[in-house]
Amino acid sequence: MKQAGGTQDLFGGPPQAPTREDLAADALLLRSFVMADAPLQEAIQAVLARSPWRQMTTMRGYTMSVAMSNCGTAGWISDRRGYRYSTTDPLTGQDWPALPPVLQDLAARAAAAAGYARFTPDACLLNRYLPGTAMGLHQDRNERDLSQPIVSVSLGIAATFLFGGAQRSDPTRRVELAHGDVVVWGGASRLHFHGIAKLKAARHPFAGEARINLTFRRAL
Ligand code: MD3
Ligand code: FE
Repeated sequence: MKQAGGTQDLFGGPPQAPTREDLAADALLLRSFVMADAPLQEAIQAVLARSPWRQMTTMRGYTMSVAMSNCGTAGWISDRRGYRYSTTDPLTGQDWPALPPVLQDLAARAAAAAGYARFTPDACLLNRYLPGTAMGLHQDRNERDLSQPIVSVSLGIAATFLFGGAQRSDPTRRVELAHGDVVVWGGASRLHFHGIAKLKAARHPFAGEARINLTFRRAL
């Protein structure tokens, strides 16, 4: 099979060799799977030009510290009425931007590496973390078909991912997710509790003082 990927080194060194590691039986970590930064940066900027970063509100009226946007047929939203997927961006009143082919291809290649031969995501949630931003432990269960995996792509500053179990009270493992790392979450891990520890201040050439995470989902 064709070589899976490798992070391009912006300082002229050799690209990082991609590696694979099982976080769980059904959660595959593909380190340095992202190949080149520029096409991803362009695709993300094009999405944000139409559907900019915004901080959503929770049902209880709190403002989320993570800024979000979406691309694809459906986008994940939260407001006073709760969490759900919507085919319209509530900020613009328009459809979400289409899933850029370079992102669709990245998600499909990662899913295939984990044994999902035909993963066709219809939603991609973009999360932006600035230093001090965290995401509390939660499950992702708003998607219709939970047999479909979620593919996550980490870009920019590294973060500590908290990987729990099927119960909120289960112990959590801490896993460092760095620029270019991709995880395919399927099977039982699909419903495990997870979160992101408070982001430490740092900078990275991809996005400056920020971490951007993309999660590809089959939502509808
Ligand atoms: C495990 N995002 O958007 S990515 C989310 O880094 C979310 O922005 C985090 O949790 C982030 O919902 C974590 C890793 C991840 C994403 C979705 C999962 C792990 C998952 C869904 C099910 C199980
Ligand atoms: Fe999640």
